[in-house]
Amino acid sequence: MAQSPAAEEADHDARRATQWLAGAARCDGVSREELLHLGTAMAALATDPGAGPAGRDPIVKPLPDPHFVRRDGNAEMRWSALAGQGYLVPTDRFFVRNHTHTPVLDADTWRLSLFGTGLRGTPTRDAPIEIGYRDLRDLPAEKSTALVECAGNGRHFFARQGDPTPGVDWTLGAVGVARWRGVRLSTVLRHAGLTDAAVDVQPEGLDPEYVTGGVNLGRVRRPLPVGKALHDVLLAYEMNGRPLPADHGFPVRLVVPGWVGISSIKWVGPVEVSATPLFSPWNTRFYRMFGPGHPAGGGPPLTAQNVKSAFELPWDARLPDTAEVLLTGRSWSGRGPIRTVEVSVGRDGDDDARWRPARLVDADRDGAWQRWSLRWRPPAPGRWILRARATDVTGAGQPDRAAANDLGYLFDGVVRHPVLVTRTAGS
Ligand SMILES: Nc1nc2c(c(=O)[nH]1)N[C@H]1C(S)=C(S)[C@@H](COP(=O)(O)O)O[C@H]1N2
Ligand SMILES: [Mo]
Repeated sequence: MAQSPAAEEADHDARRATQWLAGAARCDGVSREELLHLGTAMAALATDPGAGPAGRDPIVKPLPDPHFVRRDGNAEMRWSALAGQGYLVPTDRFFVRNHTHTPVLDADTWRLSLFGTGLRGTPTRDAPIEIGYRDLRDLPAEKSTALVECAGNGRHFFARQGDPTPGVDWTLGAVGVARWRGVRLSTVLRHAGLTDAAVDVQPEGLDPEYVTGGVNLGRVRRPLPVGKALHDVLLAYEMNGRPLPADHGFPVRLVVPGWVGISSIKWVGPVEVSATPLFSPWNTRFYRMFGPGHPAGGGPPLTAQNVKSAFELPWDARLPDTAEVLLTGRSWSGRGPIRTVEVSVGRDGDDDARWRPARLVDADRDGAWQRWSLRWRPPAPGRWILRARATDVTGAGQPDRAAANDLGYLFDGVVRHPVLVTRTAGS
């Protein structure tokens, strides 16, 4: 009997995890023993900006204060930067998450190099099948409007609910939607001789090797199950109608719509296609759920992002008490389109405030995220708490408290967003 894709994936992950724990599988660049003994040093990984060339900013593009908050070597988008913008996040406001620093690569010498036991003839890493930038641009192109979000987006709010974790202290700005253009990964895999035996596809970044807690974890890389790799993944060379900027993966990156951002490997070079499951620190020690309620080796590797909502307002935004204001925001889920959004406004601690449906922007139905608005007439000056919560097409919503986990992934709780209503002259 044919299994559902979800069941197949779960099987695949279980097999992979068992092999890894049994030491049967390989985890390039770092032994299983090393990984198991890294202990708390590993928890520091997410915050460690890594070793960059002295004096060089890890991010190349300007990060003006109205658009970004710097978080170690990373840059979080301010949600207020999206007020009045269109559906897409302009490239100059798109968040950046770098494990080390943005490399400057040359498209003329760049190669995608495919190898492994899942390709006909088993090309090796040293004698791979190569595709240059021009070759890639000559293959049939596709466009995709897709969301990229860091698995740790919203981690700051775990701390606010009393469950602090290590990792980049993102509020809600480690997410963006862009218009990507490139070649389907499936096209390139078939071109390279993909066989039925292939189970995992592991792209590897050309940015510097990642060293943390004294251990070199090698280049950033994480396997994708072949089912996902063939489904909707793009090898993108354009973002919002322009060649990819350096910080977002020039010349070519993966875009894995709706999945944890680490799947969307930037500056991709080598791609291993394997007939046996693959492992890297990024699908074993990281990007799984750890902590109470989860297996000792962590839950299955994380895939889709969950539901979140954000107001396009600064924290402690000042609003006048004279007029009705239009509250705007966006909600999204990696599992599919948003179906409902509700907003409530109350005083601090007033947690049974009435929820009202927000007005959804029609054009966004079935899209990567959903814009919405609600008119509000501040009843009185002082501090008010705005809350928004959404449900997606699978019925998943946003709980009052998100389920805690040791590395602070997949926050989906309702965020309390404070605003200050000020008395204006004449009112
Ligand atoms: N090669 C490489 N790819 C990478 C990363 C990285 O550090 N190196 N960071 C990943 C993470 S954790 C995220 S959330 C996304 C962020 O993509 P962006 O910087 O374009 O927003 O890229 C992913 N791809
Ligand atoms: Mo991330």
